[in-house]
Amino acid sequence: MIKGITIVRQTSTPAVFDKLASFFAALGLEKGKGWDEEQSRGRAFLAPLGNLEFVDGMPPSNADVFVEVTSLDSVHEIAERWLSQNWGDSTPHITATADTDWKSRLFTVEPVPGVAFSFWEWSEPLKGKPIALEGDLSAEGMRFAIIVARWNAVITDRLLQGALDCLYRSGAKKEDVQVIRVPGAWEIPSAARKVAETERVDAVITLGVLLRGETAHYEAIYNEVSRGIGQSQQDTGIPHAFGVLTCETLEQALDRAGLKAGNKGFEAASAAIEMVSLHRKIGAGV
Ligand code: DLZ
Repeated sequence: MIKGITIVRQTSTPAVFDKLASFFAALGLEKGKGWDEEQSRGRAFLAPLGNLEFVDGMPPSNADVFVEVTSLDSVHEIAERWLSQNWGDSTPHITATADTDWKSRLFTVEPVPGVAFSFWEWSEPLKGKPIALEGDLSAEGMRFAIIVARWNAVITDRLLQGALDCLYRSGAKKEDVQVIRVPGAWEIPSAARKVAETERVDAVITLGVLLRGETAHYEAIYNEVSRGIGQSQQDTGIPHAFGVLTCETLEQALDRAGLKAGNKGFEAASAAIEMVSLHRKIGAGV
């Protein structure tokens, strides 16, 4: 019966609202459904797990939201960078990361003065529970190429918008995203490989639409496009996100390009970010 718990935080001023939304976006939290009405605005941030906890006998803390993370030091770094970009050297503060008496490490940050959040991770993450190595969803400091087919542009343009929306909202800089247009899906693998081989990008996002109704030898073309993209990924070692739709009809393609069934361009970009992060973690021996 119970579906979830939402912590609602009324902000004291619109400026504080904007600052808090910006801070949590910078940390890469997944955005939930927000709203902008005349009377009120809302920004929601999601986490894979949530719980309401009552405690007795813990040392007093000025934070009542505790966010569990997997790379506390990286989160601390991002928070520090955000503070210095948004406040310079003035008021808001951040504590150093310290051990707690409950087998974890924690720091507390005030993105705006008087509004505190604690971020923490288990000191021994493997103890007692299985942990998966996963990529994060922050695109800060990552470079991308998006290869987009012009064929069926009414759809591929929407996929492109979805992919850009995801990258920019996840912290990628405009100058770090290169959009490359190719005639049709058939040309995607060749452009993907060429750009991946330059090693000037951390991931390639491929976007196209193959419509069975319009495409002679549909299966043959699709197989070759997917094989080529996969092979470029294997040979170059650079993640290639697969955003080539294969649909029976235009209507089905539109649904997958933002109308009814999400936007596959957004999903492909999100997968690219996650894979770059994962590659970096594996490379760093995390
Ligand atoms: C030729 C063709 C056809 C029939 N259908 C599609 C399609 O549904 N989606 C797509 O992206 N491209 C199509 N193309 C174009 C080929 O991908 C390719 O661009 C041309 O054959 C030129 O090599």
